[in-house]
Amino acid sequence: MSGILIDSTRLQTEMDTLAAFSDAPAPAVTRVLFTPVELSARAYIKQLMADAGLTVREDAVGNVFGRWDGDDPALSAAATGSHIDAIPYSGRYDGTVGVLGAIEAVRALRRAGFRPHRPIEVVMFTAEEPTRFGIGCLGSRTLAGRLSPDALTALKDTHGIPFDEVRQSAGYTGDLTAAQLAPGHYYSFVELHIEQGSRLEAAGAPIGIVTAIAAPATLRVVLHGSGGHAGTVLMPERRDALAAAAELILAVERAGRGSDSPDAVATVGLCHVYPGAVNSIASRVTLEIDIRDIDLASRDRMVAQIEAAAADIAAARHIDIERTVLNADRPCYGDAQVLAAIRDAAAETGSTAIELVSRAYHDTLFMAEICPVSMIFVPSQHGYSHRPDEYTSPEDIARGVDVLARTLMRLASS
Ligand code: HGY
Ligand code: MN
Ligand code: MN
Repeated sequence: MSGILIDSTRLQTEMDTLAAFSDAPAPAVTRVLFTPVELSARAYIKQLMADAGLTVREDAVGNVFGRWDGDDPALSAAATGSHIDAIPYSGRYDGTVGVLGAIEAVRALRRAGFRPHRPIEVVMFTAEEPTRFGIGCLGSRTLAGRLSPDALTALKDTHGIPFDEVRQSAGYTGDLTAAQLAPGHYYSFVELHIEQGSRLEAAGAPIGIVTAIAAPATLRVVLHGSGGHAGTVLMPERRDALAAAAELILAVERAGRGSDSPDAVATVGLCHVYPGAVNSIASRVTLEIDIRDIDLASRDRMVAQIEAAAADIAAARHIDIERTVLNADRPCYGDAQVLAAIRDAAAETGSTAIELVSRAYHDTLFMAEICPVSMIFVPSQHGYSHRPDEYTSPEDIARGVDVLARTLMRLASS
């Protein structure tokens, strides 16, 4: 379809406005679920959706939906969207390209005179990042029925505040059971996102078509020692929780490096030391461990290896440990029809596209539980992401939005 033109200048202005809703100094962005800056950012997105002629609603956990009804509102919608929350001191493009880009795609289709046969729905998912409640994709998991109301109400944030209290003080008081959408509620789901890696850049391809998303697992391990005075407790008498944690951190690295799977990764990204004084032996250390692979058996082998290492280290050092699996999700695969729609859309724009696996997880991973999915990637400069110098050029973003618009046109016309 000719006449689809992306307003890159407007989109960049909106990216700049959204980036300013942050608890970190520019160019870093920190935007954590239901904090004042995140609530202001939500209000901004809802206004943009309304200005684009979308009917806006929110669910009980804060997922925001902007709907364009089309000719037959009773049909299941062709959906798109992403997230706007941002981990501490990260970048401005992760997630936001897929939310602002989806709104611009709708505006571009309207400007071109397109009328969807089936509805198009833009979704801004709540809490894609695990920052506040320790579990990623909280909103899309709930929507897909992978996080029950009981599991949600059991969640506590990093300050020990229950999820229900946090969401209600943010104004979300709805019934949690109503947030779950049935399989078939959506016809399809396509997410536009930055690659957060360097494969597109290395291939000189401006568009990536995602054939699969790796399976993430998160473990929390709490190590309990006896603590004590750093000067008076002699070495043979110690049960040092931080020294034990250090051994476990290296065991996590060994599990990732030692895997024969090229996509195996294992990371300790969070380490809390208690009491955290230079002259006090750590009595408690909390580690959160991120383990992924596109190959589920390989991912599970690493989890088992790490849990065994934790048990061995604890026994050898007379440390007590608590192990909790916060999530252990399966991979998802791109749907043939959705992949074909993206391929055709990319070809229509004359863009070189490569097909690749997403090693980052996304809300698409959970949307795959209820409808056919895939993703459109745009390049990340030097592969940087989850850091302030994350960057994707306006031209690459506009091209990704153009491919998204044409993909939605195809899916909403079928
Ligand atoms: O961690 C991830 O893969 C995503 O960016 N939350
Ligand atoms: Mn992220
Ligand atoms: Mn993201």
